[in-house]
Amino acid sequence: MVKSRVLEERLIKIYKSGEGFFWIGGPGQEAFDVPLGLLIKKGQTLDHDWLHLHYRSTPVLTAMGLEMIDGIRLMKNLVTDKHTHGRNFCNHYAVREWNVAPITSPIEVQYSMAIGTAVAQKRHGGEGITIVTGGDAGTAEGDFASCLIWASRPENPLPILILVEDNKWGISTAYLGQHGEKNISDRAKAFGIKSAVVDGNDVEKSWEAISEAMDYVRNERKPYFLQANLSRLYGHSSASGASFIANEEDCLKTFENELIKLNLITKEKIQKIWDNFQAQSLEDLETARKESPPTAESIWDFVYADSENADWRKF
Ligand SMILES: Cc1ncc(C[n+]2csc(CCOP(=O)(O)OP(=O)(O)O)c2C)c(N)n1
Repeated sequence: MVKSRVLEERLIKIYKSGEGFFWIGGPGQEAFDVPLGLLIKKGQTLDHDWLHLHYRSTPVLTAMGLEMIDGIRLMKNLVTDKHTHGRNFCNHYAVREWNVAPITSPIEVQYSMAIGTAVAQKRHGGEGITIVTGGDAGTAEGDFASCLIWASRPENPLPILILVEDNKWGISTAYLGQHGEKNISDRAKAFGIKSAVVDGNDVEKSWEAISEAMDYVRNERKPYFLQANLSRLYGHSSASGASFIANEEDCLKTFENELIKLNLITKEKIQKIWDNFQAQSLEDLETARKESPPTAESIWDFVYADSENADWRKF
């Protein structure tokens, strides 16, 4: 959780110091996303989980093994960025060997793309499931409705874990001004999809809720809808200033205080964890500063199938 937060705060500083163009990410989602990342069956076949993530999913990938320098290289659009070769926005990862589909900027399209891998996994059998996540406001998009319909067809239900990470904001539009339903997960009931709501700022509750949902989808080969209510700690993106929002719950502080109270860790040990990751992030930034952006001539690489470097196995 600390590693992901330190990375995000480093990326924000990179943006604010003029060394990056744009920041968007997931500070405030660590209590839900880190358990999710740890519980994923990671790998590259249909027997492993398929992930259709969101631009705030940095803690999921950090828990799966993403290194801070990977996030810094993408933020700085360097040719060494192994996810997109410096071509996509900050925190828009793509990891072939972990079945992580490219993260998109058009919101909620991942919910209709997820149907594809879920259909493939249903046909294939086995234990692999499809996991899709996104924000609350985007659930107004048709792609989200398509996902609910395809996931729950009575003659062919899909092994898909549908997640919504509800921070009660869509850029600057408040949830209460848009949604008549109390919980977005209530929509699942109309489709006969099993559903639950969890406090996504609570690590233990999140771990339990995700475990239960995953077990159900893995074994029953049917959909499950889990909504996590959580914080958006630095606003929407750099476009809204990317400053810390002090009146939202900070799940890291909550978890640290709980661990201290239970005598499981000391304040000093916690500080050391933060200091180590801070030092690592600075070292990684120094490394990235010596690396180059892609050349202008490489702009068509990976766009057309016959272009010189179009072999995606290189990723
Ligand atoms: C299809 C589409 N419409 C609009 C936008 C502009 N846009 C970017 S983020 C965003 C709000 C998304 O809010 P939510 O789904 O709640 O996710 P959050 O950013 O709060 O995690 C919007 C409207 C977009 N990127 N794509």
